Amino acid sequence: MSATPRTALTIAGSDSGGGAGIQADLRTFFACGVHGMTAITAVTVQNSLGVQGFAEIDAETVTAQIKAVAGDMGVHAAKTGMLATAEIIGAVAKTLDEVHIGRDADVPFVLDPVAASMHGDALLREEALEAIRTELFPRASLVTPNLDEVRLLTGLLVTDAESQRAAANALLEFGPQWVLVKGGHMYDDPRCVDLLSDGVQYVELDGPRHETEHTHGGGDTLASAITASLAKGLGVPDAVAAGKRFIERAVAESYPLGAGIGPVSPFWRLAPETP
Ligand code: PXL
Repeated sequence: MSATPRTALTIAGSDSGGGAGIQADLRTFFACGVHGMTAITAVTVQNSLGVQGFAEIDAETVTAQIKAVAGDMGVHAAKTGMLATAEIIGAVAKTLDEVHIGRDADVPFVLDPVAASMHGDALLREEALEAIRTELFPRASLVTPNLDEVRLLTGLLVTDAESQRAAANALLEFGPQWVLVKGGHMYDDPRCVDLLSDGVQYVELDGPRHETEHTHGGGDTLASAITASLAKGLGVPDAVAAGKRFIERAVAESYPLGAGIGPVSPFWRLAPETP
Protein backbone atom coordinates (compact mmCIF):
# COMPACT_ATOMS: atom_id res chain seq x y z
CA MET A 1 0.00 0.00 0.00
CA SER A 2 1.19 3.53 -0.78
CA ALA A 3 0.49 6.82 0.91
CA THR A 4 -2.63 8.54 -0.43
CA PRO A 5 -1.63 11.28 -2.90
CA ARG A 6 -3.11 14.78 -2.93
CA THR A 7 -6.31 15.07 -4.97
CA ALA A 8 -7.47 17.47 -7.69
CA LEU A 9 -10.95 17.78 -9.21
CA THR A 10 -11.65 18.94 -12.76
CA ILE A 11 -15.12 20.07 -13.73
CA ALA A 12 -14.96 20.10 -17.53
CA GLY A 13 -15.92 18.57 -20.86
CA SER A 14 -14.68 15.40 -22.53
CA ASP A 15 -12.58 15.66 -25.72
CA SER A 16 -12.98 12.48 -27.76
CA GLY A 17 -9.60 13.23 -29.36
CA GLY A 18 -7.88 12.97 -25.97
CA GLY A 19 -5.85 16.19 -26.23
CA ALA A 20 -7.91 18.79 -24.36
CA GLY A 21 -10.65 18.96 -21.73
CA ILE A 22 -11.03 16.23 -19.13
CA GLN A 23 -8.47 14.05 -20.88
CA ALA A 24 -5.77 16.77 -20.80
CA ASP A 25 -6.58 17.50 -17.18
CA LEU A 26 -6.32 13.88 -16.08
CA ARG A 27 -3.07 13.19 -17.83
CA THR A 28 -1.57 16.40 -16.43
CA PHE A 29 -2.74 15.56 -12.91
CA PHE A 30 -1.18 12.11 -13.36
CA ALA A 31 2.10 13.54 -14.65
CA CYS A 32 2.18 15.94 -11.71
CA GLY A 33 1.61 13.15 -9.18
CA VAL A 34 -1.85 14.03 -7.90
CA HIS A 35 -4.96 11.84 -7.98
CA GLY A 36 -7.38 13.32 -10.54
CA MET A 37 -11.16 13.25 -10.15
CA THR A 38 -13.77 14.44 -12.62
CA ALA A 39 -17.19 16.03 -12.87
CA ILE A 40 -18.03 15.84 -16.58
CA THR A 41 -20.14 18.71 -17.91
CA ALA A 42 -20.37 17.84 -21.60
CA VAL A 43 -19.27 15.25 -24.11
CA THR A 44 -17.75 16.76 -27.24
CA VAL A 45 -17.44 14.98 -30.56
CA GLN A 46 -14.11 16.12 -31.99
CA ASN A 47 -10.80 15.28 -33.59
CA SER A 48 -7.77 17.26 -34.71
CA LEU A 49 -9.91 19.10 -37.28
CA GLY A 50 -12.39 20.59 -34.82
CA VAL A 51 -15.47 20.08 -32.68
CA GLN A 52 -18.34 18.49 -34.58
CA GLY A 53 -20.82 18.94 -31.74
CA PHE A 54 -21.44 18.32 -28.08
CA ALA A 55 -24.07 17.05 -25.69
CA GLU A 56 -24.20 18.64 -22.27
CA ILE A 57 -24.76 16.64 -19.09
CA ASP A 58 -27.75 17.70 -16.99
CA ALA A 59 -26.90 20.11 -14.16
CA GLU A 60 -28.08 17.71 -11.42
CA THR A 61 -25.64 15.05 -12.59
CA VAL A 62 -22.79 17.59 -12.62
CA THR A 63 -23.67 18.59 -9.04
CA ALA A 64 -23.93 14.95 -7.96
CA GLN A 65 -20.46 14.13 -9.35
CA ILE A 66 -18.87 17.01 -7.40
CA LYS A 67 -20.66 16.10 -4.17
CA ALA A 68 -19.84 12.40 -4.51
CA VAL A 69 -16.07 12.93 -4.65
CA ALA A 70 -15.88 15.95 -2.32
CA GLY A 71 -17.87 14.21 0.41
CA ASP A 72 -15.98 10.92 0.40
CA MET A 73 -12.53 11.39 -1.11
CA GLY A 74 -11.82 15.05 -0.39
CA VAL A 75 -10.57 17.69 -2.82
CA HIS A 76 -7.30 19.62 -2.29
CA ALA A 77 -7.82 21.88 -5.34
CA ALA A 78 -10.35 22.18 -8.15
CA LYS A 79 -10.52 23.65 -11.65
CA THR A 80 -13.22 24.28 -14.21
CA GLY A 81 -12.89 24.12 -18.00
CA MET A 82 -15.74 23.79 -20.52
CA LEU A 83 -19.02 24.43 -18.68
CA ALA A 84 -21.33 24.61 -21.71
CA THR A 85 -24.44 26.32 -20.27
CA ALA A 86 -25.56 28.97 -17.78
CA GLU A 87 -27.54 26.31 -15.94
CA ILE A 88 -24.43 24.17 -15.36
CA ILE A 89 -22.46 27.26 -14.28
CA GLY A 90 -25.15 28.16 -11.72
CA ALA A 91 -25.18 24.61 -10.37
CA VAL A 92 -21.36 24.51 -10.14
CA ALA A 93 -21.23 27.85 -8.28
CA LYS A 94 -23.82 26.70 -5.73
CA THR A 95 -22.18 23.32 -5.27
CA LEU A 96 -18.67 24.75 -4.81
CA ASP A 97 -20.05 26.80 -1.91
CA GLU A 98 -21.73 23.75 -0.41
CA VAL A 99 -18.56 21.65 -0.49
CA HIS A 100 -16.34 24.58 0.60
CA ILE A 101 -14.25 24.98 -2.53
CA GLY A 102 -13.18 28.48 -3.61
CA ARG A 103 -11.30 31.65 -2.77
CA ASP A 104 -12.96 32.13 0.61
CA ALA A 105 -12.73 28.46 1.61
CA ASP A 106 -9.55 26.48 2.28
CA VAL A 107 -9.62 24.77 -1.11
CA PRO A 108 -8.22 26.70 -4.11
CA PHE A 109 -10.34 26.95 -7.26
CA VAL A 110 -8.86 27.71 -10.70
CA LEU A 111 -11.34 29.08 -13.25
CA ASP A 112 -10.26 28.57 -16.87
CA PRO A 113 -12.99 30.54 -18.69
CA VAL A 114 -13.16 28.30 -21.76
CA ALA A 115 -15.39 29.77 -24.46
CA ALA A 116 -14.21 28.21 -27.72
CA SER A 117 -11.81 25.64 -29.15
CA MET A 118 -8.66 26.63 -31.04
CA HIS A 119 -10.63 26.19 -34.24
CA GLY A 120 -13.14 28.76 -33.00
CA ASP A 121 -15.87 26.21 -32.30
CA ALA A 122 -18.14 27.39 -29.45
CA LEU A 123 -17.88 25.39 -26.22
CA LEU A 124 -20.14 27.72 -24.27
CA ARG A 125 -23.66 28.87 -25.09
CA GLU A 126 -23.64 32.63 -25.64
CA GLU A 127 -25.74 33.63 -22.65
CA ALA A 128 -23.43 31.68 -20.35
CA LEU A 129 -20.55 34.17 -20.50
CA GLU A 130 -22.38 36.52 -18.14
CA ALA A 131 -22.90 33.64 -15.70
CA ILE A 132 -19.16 32.92 -15.69
CA ARG A 133 -18.46 36.58 -14.88
CA THR A 134 -21.03 36.96 -12.13
CA GLU A 135 -21.18 33.49 -10.57
CA LEU A 136 -17.70 32.02 -10.95
CA PHE A 137 -15.24 34.94 -11.01
CA PRO A 138 -16.01 35.96 -7.39
CA ARG A 139 -15.39 32.38 -6.21
CA ALA A 140 -12.09 31.89 -8.06
CA SER A 141 -8.66 31.81 -6.44
CA LEU A 142 -7.23 32.29 -9.93
CA VAL A 143 -8.71 32.96 -13.39
CA THR A 144 -6.63 32.02 -16.46
CA PRO A 145 -8.04 33.67 -19.62
CA ASN A 146 -6.29 33.76 -22.98
CA LEU A 147 -6.55 36.95 -25.02
CA ASP A 148 -9.68 35.87 -26.90
CA GLU A 149 -11.40 35.17 -23.59
CA VAL A 150 -10.20 38.53 -22.22
CA ARG A 151 -11.85 40.26 -25.18
CA LEU A 152 -15.11 38.33 -24.71
CA LEU A 153 -15.19 38.97 -20.96
CA THR A 154 -14.08 42.64 -20.88
CA GLY A 155 -14.25 43.96 -24.44
CA LEU A 156 -10.55 44.86 -24.14
CA LEU A 157 -7.96 44.13 -26.82
CA VAL A 158 -4.55 43.15 -25.47
CA THR A 159 -1.66 44.03 -27.77
CA ASP A 160 1.19 44.95 -25.41
CA ALA A 161 2.30 45.03 -21.76
CA GLU A 162 0.23 48.11 -20.97
CA SER A 163 -3.05 46.77 -22.33
CA GLN A 164 -2.31 43.42 -20.68
CA ARG A 165 -2.12 45.22 -17.32
CA ALA A 166 -5.35 47.11 -18.04
CA ALA A 167 -7.04 43.79 -18.85
CA ALA A 168 -5.80 42.27 -15.57
CA ASN A 169 -7.27 45.21 -13.65
CA ALA A 170 -10.60 44.95 -15.49
CA LEU A 171 -10.82 41.21 -14.79
CA LEU A 172 -9.97 41.72 -11.10
CA GLU A 173 -13.07 43.96 -10.89
CA PHE A 174 -15.17 40.80 -11.33
CA GLY A 175 -13.84 39.56 -7.98
CA PRO A 176 -11.28 36.77 -8.35
CA GLN A 177 -8.31 36.66 -5.98
CA TRP A 178 -5.71 36.43 -8.77
CA VAL A 179 -5.81 36.70 -12.54
CA LEU A 180 -3.32 35.31 -15.07
CA VAL A 181 -3.64 37.11 -18.41
CA LYS A 182 -1.93 34.68 -20.78
CA GLY A 183 0.08 36.33 -23.54
CA GLY A 184 0.49 33.26 -25.75
CA HIS A 185 -1.91 34.60 -28.39
CA MET A 186 0.15 37.78 -28.98
CA TYR A 187 1.68 36.05 -31.97
CA ASP A 188 3.98 38.87 -33.07
CA ASP A 189 5.73 38.81 -29.67
CA PRO A 190 8.81 36.56 -29.91
CA ARG A 191 8.37 35.72 -26.21
CA CYS A 192 5.36 34.34 -24.33
CA VAL A 193 4.74 36.76 -21.47
CA ASP A 194 1.92 36.07 -19.02
CA LEU A 195 0.86 38.62 -16.40
CA LEU A 196 -0.18 37.45 -12.93
CA SER A 197 -1.84 39.91 -10.58
CA ASP A 198 -3.92 40.19 -7.43
CA GLY A 199 -4.21 43.98 -7.82
CA VAL A 200 -1.21 44.56 -5.54
CA GLN A 201 1.49 42.47 -7.17
CA TYR A 202 2.01 42.44 -10.94
CA VAL A 203 4.30 39.57 -11.90
CA GLU A 204 5.45 39.06 -15.49
CA LEU A 205 6.22 35.45 -16.35
CA ASP A 206 8.45 35.43 -19.38
CA GLY A 207 9.01 32.30 -21.43
CA PRO A 208 10.12 31.22 -24.90
CA ARG A 209 7.64 30.97 -27.79
CA HIS A 210 7.84 27.61 -29.55
CA GLU A 211 7.06 27.62 -33.26
CA THR A 212 4.46 24.88 -33.44
CA GLU A 213 0.85 24.73 -34.54
CA HIS A 214 0.28 21.71 -32.28
CA THR A 215 -0.98 23.43 -29.14
CA HIS A 216 -4.35 21.73 -28.68
CA GLY A 217 -5.13 21.45 -24.96
CA GLY A 218 -2.47 23.99 -23.97
CA GLY A 219 -4.73 26.13 -21.81
CA ASP A 220 -6.25 23.13 -20.08
CA THR A 221 -2.82 21.63 -19.42
CA LEU A 222 -1.50 24.88 -17.91
CA ALA A 223 -4.55 25.32 -15.65
CA SER A 224 -4.33 21.66 -14.58
CA ALA A 225 -0.61 21.87 -13.79
CA ILE A 226 -1.31 24.96 -11.67
CA THR A 227 -4.21 23.17 -9.95
CA ALA A 228 -1.96 20.17 -9.21
CA SER A 229 0.62 22.45 -7.54
CA LEU A 230 -2.12 24.16 -5.53
CA ALA A 231 -3.35 20.72 -4.45
CA LYS A 232 0.16 20.05 -3.16
CA GLY A 233 -0.02 23.18 -1.03
CA LEU A 234 1.87 25.79 -3.08
CA GLY A 235 0.57 29.39 -3.03
CA VAL A 236 -0.80 30.89 -6.25
CA PRO A 237 2.40 32.68 -7.46
CA ASP A 238 4.56 29.55 -6.94
CA ALA A 239 1.91 27.28 -8.48
CA VAL A 240 1.64 29.53 -11.55
CA ALA A 241 5.44 29.60 -11.96
CA ALA A 242 5.50 25.79 -11.76
CA GLY A 243 2.60 25.58 -14.23
CA LYS A 244 4.40 27.86 -16.67
CA ARG A 245 7.50 25.60 -16.56
CA PHE A 246 5.26 22.59 -17.12
CA ILE A 247 3.41 24.02 -20.15
CA GLU A 248 6.64 25.24 -21.78
CA ARG A 249 7.92 21.66 -21.87
CA ALA A 250 4.51 20.32 -22.90
CA VAL A 251 4.37 22.73 -25.87
CA ALA A 252 8.02 22.05 -26.79
CA GLU A 253 7.18 18.33 -26.95
CA SER A 254 3.75 18.59 -28.60
CA TYR A 255 3.16 16.18 -31.46
CA PRO A 256 1.20 15.93 -34.70
CA LEU A 257 -1.84 13.65 -34.58
CA GLY A 258 -4.52 13.56 -37.26
CA ALA A 259 -4.63 16.04 -40.14
CA GLY A 260 -5.22 19.15 -37.99
CA ILE A 261 -3.92 20.51 -34.70
CA GLY A 262 -2.05 18.02 -32.50
CA PRO A 263 -1.93 18.12 -28.68
CA VAL A 264 0.62 19.43 -26.21
CA SER A 265 2.27 16.63 -24.30
CA PRO A 266 2.74 16.12 -20.57
CA PHE A 267 4.70 12.92 -21.33
CA TRP A 268 8.05 14.63 -20.74
CA ARG A 269 7.46 14.21 -17.01
CA LEU A 270 7.34 10.42 -17.38
CA ALA A 271 10.13 7.90 -18.01
CA PRO A 272 10.69 8.00 -21.81
CA GLU A 273 12.44 4.64 -22.20
CA THR A 274 9.58 2.43 -20.98
CA PRO A 275 9.14 -0.35 -23.61
O1 PXL B 1 -8.90 23.83 -24.79
C1 PXL B 1 -10.19 24.20 -24.46
C2 PXL B 1 -11.10 23.01 -24.42
C3 PXL B 1 -11.65 22.62 -23.22
N1 PXL B 1 -12.48 21.57 -23.11
C4 PXL B 1 -12.81 20.84 -24.19
C5 PXL B 1 -12.27 21.16 -25.42
C6 PXL B 1 -11.40 22.28 -25.55
C7 PXL B 1 -10.83 22.63 -26.85
O2 PXL B 1 -11.08 22.06 -27.85
O3 PXL B 1 -12.60 20.43 -26.47
C8 PXL B 1 -13.73 19.69 -24.02
